[in-house]
Amino acid sequence: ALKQAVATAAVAYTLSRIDDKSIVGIGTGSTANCFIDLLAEHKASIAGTVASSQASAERLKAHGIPVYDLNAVDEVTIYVDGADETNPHLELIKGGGAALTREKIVAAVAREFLCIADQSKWVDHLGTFPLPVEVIPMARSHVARELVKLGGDPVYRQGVVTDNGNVILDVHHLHPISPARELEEKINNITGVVTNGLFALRPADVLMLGTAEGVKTLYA
Ligand code: DER
Repeated sequence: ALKQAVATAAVAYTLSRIDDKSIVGIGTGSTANCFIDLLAEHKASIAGTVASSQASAERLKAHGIPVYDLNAVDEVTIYVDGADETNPHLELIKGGGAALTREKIVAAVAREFLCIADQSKWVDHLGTFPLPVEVIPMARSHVARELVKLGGDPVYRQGVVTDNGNVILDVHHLHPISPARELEEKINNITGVVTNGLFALRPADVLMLGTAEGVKTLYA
């Protein structure tokens, strides 16, 4: 119910920020799926979408919503996606759904990033949720050793290959991550790392948080 309420508010916000030539970036996960299903009722109001995963692309196409390659669009007006954790600065941990690289790419392109989440994702400091790091397969052990030097406890996400053909390490024991921007840069600099799930260098611009008292809208 909280996901539904947040997704409903997010559709209304999105429609208020776009026109019929706009491209909407779509995230991945169960909250993003609620958003897709509700957005479908207004598909005449958007020009099309860019998806951050094959799964989301297929869901959109099943609703008859046009899905474009990111290289084919000039601009993404707004990107709407969930998160695994968000702190009060709207800095996020993402990647629970293994789509973090394409999510981060579309978020980087989008003019505005609207994060949609229920209150269970709200934390004072990031890092209780294990930080997903997407890694080139041959570099997995090297990256794991480097993450240990940073104080992490990396666990290989067995049996998962990303849309990009890479593997994921989930890094435990980093809490409290502060400052998040500094750790994001350090992990980015480890050779073999493709993406890490910290969205602090580029946080969300707006957060819609589903709470027992209703949907709260917060700004970075
Ligand atoms: O993988 C991600 O970053 C997703 O946004 C995801 O973790 C959030 O998933 P949920 O909306 O199903 O909680």
